[in-house]
Amino acid sequence: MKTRAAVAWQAGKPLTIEEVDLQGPKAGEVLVKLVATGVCHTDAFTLSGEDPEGVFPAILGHEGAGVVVEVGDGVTSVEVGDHVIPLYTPECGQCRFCLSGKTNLCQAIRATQGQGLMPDGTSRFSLDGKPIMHFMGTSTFSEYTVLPEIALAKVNKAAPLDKVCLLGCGVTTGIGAVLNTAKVEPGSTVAVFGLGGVGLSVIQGAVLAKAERIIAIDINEDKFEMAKQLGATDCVNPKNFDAPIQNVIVDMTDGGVDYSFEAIGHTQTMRAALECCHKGWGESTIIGVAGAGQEITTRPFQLVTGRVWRGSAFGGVKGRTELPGYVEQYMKGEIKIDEFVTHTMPLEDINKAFDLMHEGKSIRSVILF
Ligand code: NAD
Ligand code: DAO
Ligand code: ZN
Ligand code: ZN
Repeated sequence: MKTRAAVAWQAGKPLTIEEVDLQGPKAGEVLVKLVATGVCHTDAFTLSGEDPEGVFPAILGHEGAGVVVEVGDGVTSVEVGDHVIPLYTPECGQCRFCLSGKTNLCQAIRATQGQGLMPDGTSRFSLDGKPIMHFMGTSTFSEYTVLPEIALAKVNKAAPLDKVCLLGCGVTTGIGAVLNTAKVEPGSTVAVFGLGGVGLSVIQGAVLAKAERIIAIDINEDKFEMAKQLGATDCVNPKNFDAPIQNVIVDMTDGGVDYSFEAIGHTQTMRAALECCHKGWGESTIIGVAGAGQEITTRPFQLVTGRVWRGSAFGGVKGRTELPGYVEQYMKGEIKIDEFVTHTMPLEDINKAFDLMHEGKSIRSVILF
C-alpha cells in the first residue's frame, strides 16, 4: 500500500512529505492508522545528527496514537479497530529483562529496532524500491505504520487519540520518572531542570507524589506560567544568578533537594542536577538525552557523600501493562494532557513543529492526520 509520510533524508535537513510504499504486516506485526502524533525533542535530536543510532533516510516519530487496521499471522493481543499507542520501549513479557521485575527495558527486539528495522531485519517502508528506515520501532510521522505486536499498548476507545498520543512519550516519561524511577515520597523537595513536555510532566508526577516543594528551572521564562499552573512552587532562571545554579538551589533548600530530574539533555545541567541534591540522601534522575560521545562528570566525593545518580527511559513504565492505566487516569482528570498541546497542524506542516520547538514557543505540537 501507499502511505503519506514525512521522510528525514539526511541529518539537519527539513523533512519532506512523500507517498511511500508500505508492506503489510508480517507474522507478529500490526498495521496501524495513525490519528495523531506529538513531536518530541528526541525526534529533533535524531534529525540533528547527534543520535548515535540515527540512520537515514528514516521516518521519525514515536509519540503517536491510532487504530489497528490489519494484523499479521499469529497476532492475538490486538484486533482490527482497537485503539493503540505505539511503544518505543516494547514489552514482550518473556525476555530476561521483562521477567526481572527490575526494568522496563525489554530487549526482545532491541537489536533490529536500534538499526531502524523490523524484527526480521528488513524495513516495511520504501520509495522507488529503496528502503526507508523505521525509527524507534514506531515511525509515527506516517499516516500508516507497521509495528511489532509487542510494541502496542491497547487503550480505552473513549480516549481522545489526539491527546493521549502524548502518553506515547513525554507525559509518561516525566510522570514515570518521578513515580517509578525516583519513587518520590510525600513531603519531598524536588527540582526539575528543563520545562518542556517532559519536565512539566515531572512536575505533574511530583504533585501526584505529594511533594511539598517543587522547584522548576529553565532559561526560558515563558515556561514558568504553565509550570506554576501544574504545581511548581518556585521558578528559577539560572541566567539571573552569577553563582552556579546548583549553589543557588542548595541555598534555597537548606542544603539541597531530596530529588532532582534533568529533562534537558545537557551534560552541564546533569551535573548541576546531581550537585543540587542534599548531602547524604539526595537522588538525581537523568531523563534528558545528551549528544553522541558526550560524558557526564562530577567529583566522586559527591557520590561518596551520599548523593545518587540514576537514569530513566520512558519513565520506567512497562507500556503494555501500565499505559492503559495512564489513559484511565487522564480520563479521570488525574493526569493533565490537554494543556500540553499548544499547537496542532497537518503532516504537511511538520517542519513548523520543529521550528516552534527550537524557538521555545511550543510545549507539544501535535500532528493530526
Ligand atoms: P523540550 O525541548 O521541549 O524542552 C527542553 C527545555 O529545556 C526547554 O524548555 C528549554 O528552554 C530548557 N533548557 C534548555 N537549555 C537549558 C539550560 N541550560 N538550563 C535550563 N533549561 C534549559 O524537550 P522535551 O521534549 O521536554 O525533552 C527533554 C529531554 O528529554 C530531551 O533531551 C529529550 O531527548 C529527552 N527525552 C528523554 C526520554 C527518556 O525516556 N529518557 C523521553 C523523552 C524525551
Ligand atoms: O534498551 O538499550 C535499550 C534502549 C531502550 C531505548 C530507550 C530510549 C530512552 C531514551 C530515548 C528518548 C525517548 C524518546
Ligand atoms: Zn519522546
Ligand atoms: Zn521483553
